[in-house]
Amino acid sequence: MKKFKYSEITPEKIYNNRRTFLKNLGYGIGGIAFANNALANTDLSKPTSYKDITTYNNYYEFGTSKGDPYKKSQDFKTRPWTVRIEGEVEEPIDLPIDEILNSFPSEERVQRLRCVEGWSMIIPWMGFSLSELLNKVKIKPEAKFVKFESVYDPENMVGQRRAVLNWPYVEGLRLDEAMHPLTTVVTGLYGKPLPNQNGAPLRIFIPWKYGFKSGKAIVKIELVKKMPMTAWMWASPREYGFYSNVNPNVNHPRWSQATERVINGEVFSPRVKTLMFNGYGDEVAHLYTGMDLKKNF
Ligand SMILES: Nc1nc2c(c(=O)[nH]1)N[C@H]1C(S)=C(S)[C@@H](COP(=O)(O)O)O[C@H]1N2
Ligand SMILES: [Mo]
Repeated sequence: MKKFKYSEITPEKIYNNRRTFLKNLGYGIGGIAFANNALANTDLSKPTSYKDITTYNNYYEFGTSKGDPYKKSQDFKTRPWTVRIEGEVEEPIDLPIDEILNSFPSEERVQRLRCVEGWSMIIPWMGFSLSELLNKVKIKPEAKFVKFESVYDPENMVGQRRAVLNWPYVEGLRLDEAMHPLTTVVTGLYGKPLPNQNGAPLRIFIPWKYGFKSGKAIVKIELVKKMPMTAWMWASPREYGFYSNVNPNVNHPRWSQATERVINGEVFSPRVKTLMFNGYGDEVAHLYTGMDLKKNF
């Protein structure tokens, strides 16, 4: 399989800088003053609009442009669908999606998404803790990590016909991260079923990690002994580590992670300071006690 060169993808940061540059040219000093002001005053409790959440996405199975997932995923069929839980468990199980939706009631969970490219959203998901789903199986003591596999279906996912990533999309967590109550199985958005472009019928969401850790359209959850190789580590290990906790002090090799552009419908997409663990430090920092988070990026 041909390896895709990541330097060929225009980073969001460059696109954004170009826009800021043009904007500042047009608005002169006023434009710059406004940008500084926005850095301090953005309301981080206002959810991003349904339209922005569902039309500005990364979902490479449907293409690499932000508009592709919305445009190219509408005919994707999410029934029938089964999620298999296997690996270091007493008894593997196959769970039909409707059984999952019926046996685990979803609640609204407003969570912040920080994409590694430098943009963020506040998303009112519907979902429940992954730990509840994992408790359906008896996990063996040998299990130390959890591997998430997204669907492989190049016939119905145009983006998978190109070797942009090493398909299927694979992500992973340490077992204690997976069991943390904030780690969510997402089944809906704004009180409605999850749209295809956001990972229907079921996706994982880990709010303190960069967005790419939160795999969409999950078909397999595997309990494993060793740290799994992920799609992004395979693509560019220097840039994407296993942990990928949101961390303003550890820059991406090609751009800073200190600030982010909040997508919230404002004309001048405001930039705010990125928070350690995406603002969830009180809840999750204890998971990383004694770890060097610069080495374990
Ligand atoms: N299967 C799969 N999952 C994926 C991706 C992808 O390309 N394929 N993109 C990731 C990235 S980079 C981000 S930022 C989030 C975006 O989630 P959203 O579309 O719900 O905002 O999904 C993540 N999960
Ligand atoms: Mo992302």
